[in-house]
Amino acid sequence: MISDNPQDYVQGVMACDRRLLAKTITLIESSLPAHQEPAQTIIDLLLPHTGKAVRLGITGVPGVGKSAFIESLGTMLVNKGHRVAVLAVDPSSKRSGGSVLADKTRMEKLSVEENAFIRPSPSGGTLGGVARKTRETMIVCEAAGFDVMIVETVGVGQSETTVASMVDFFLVLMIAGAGDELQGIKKGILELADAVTVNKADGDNVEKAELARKQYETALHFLAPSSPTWAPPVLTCSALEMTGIDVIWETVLDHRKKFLATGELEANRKNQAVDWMWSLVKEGLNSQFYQNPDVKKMLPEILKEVENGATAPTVAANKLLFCMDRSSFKTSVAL
Ligand SMILES: Nc1nc2c(ncn2[C@@H]2O[C@H](COP(=O)(O)OP(=O)(O)OP(=O)(O)O)[C@@H](O)[C@H]2O)c(=O)[nH]1
Ligand SMILES: [Mg+2]
Repeated sequence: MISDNPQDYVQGVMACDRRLLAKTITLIESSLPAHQEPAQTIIDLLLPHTGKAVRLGITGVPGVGKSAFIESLGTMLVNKGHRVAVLAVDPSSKRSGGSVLADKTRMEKLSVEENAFIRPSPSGGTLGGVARKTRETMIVCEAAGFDVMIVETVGVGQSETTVASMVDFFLVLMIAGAGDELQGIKKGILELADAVTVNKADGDNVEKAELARKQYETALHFLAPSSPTWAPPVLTCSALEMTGIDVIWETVLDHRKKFLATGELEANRKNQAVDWMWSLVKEGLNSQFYQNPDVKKMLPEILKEVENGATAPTVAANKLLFCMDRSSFKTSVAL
């Protein structure tokens, strides 16, 4: 039986007690109102013990080999003496216990490593909600002494942008032979990439992978780099044969070294923390709005009026906003 005292959780996490680590994450992921406050207290107490880990984001379409890649990279890192936590942001995930197991079996070597911790995406809810839980879990894992955080996302909707905003290095996995469209490659995703790697460069596929590598290199060439310190490289690897994985890790470390030296690592993390705060404020306001009983009551009628042109959208919006706590919403919002 675990006590209700947040301090016990904090001590357990910092001692990397597996059971307490899992319990703490479960508490964070819980949507029960009674769990919110202790969860926030724990996060707040753990936060000063974080910040040293390498935070690596990975995206790519289904089947590109994310799980296989993380298995290979994670195993290599554990063998080098690192402690690796693998988290995920997948808002579309309706994972049941069964498919969590399925994913763990795909990382069968890594999942049995004592110095690895694999946690599937929190399920259900909005992208914002899922991302919030993953960010908090990241804090817990860092405080528990994991020094490499890998955050995976399949890149549906905005989830790749969200993951890019919580990591230091964002790696985009590709495969050869699939058209850009097939890979869901918007220009946007390449703009987020700190490196691109063409996976499955093995067997008959080596030449095709090299061709694809060159094509992506050309595509990246036309994008203005987001930092003067870094031009995102395009590499190839085989997660299955474990080739090229070491070069990718060296690239991550090289980027880290450069960004530490220029102060960009710290600046990025500061921006990320502030952005995170604002996204929580927006989410909070949003949910307060929709939960407001007056809003709920008025909304169907007002929607009809706006649709019919009986009420101007500006008037309708102000009416709805006035339903919010009037003490904190004294003035009308300029629309
Ligand atoms: N030949 C080859 N096959 C690979 C490689 N990496 C992954 N695969 C295979 O590609 C398939 C998909 O790999 P996964 O690692 O499950 O891909 P994923 O991106 O995690 O897929 P989702 O979890 O569905 O998004 C599996 O059958 C893997 O064995 C590789 O480097 N070379
Ligand atoms: Mg996978």
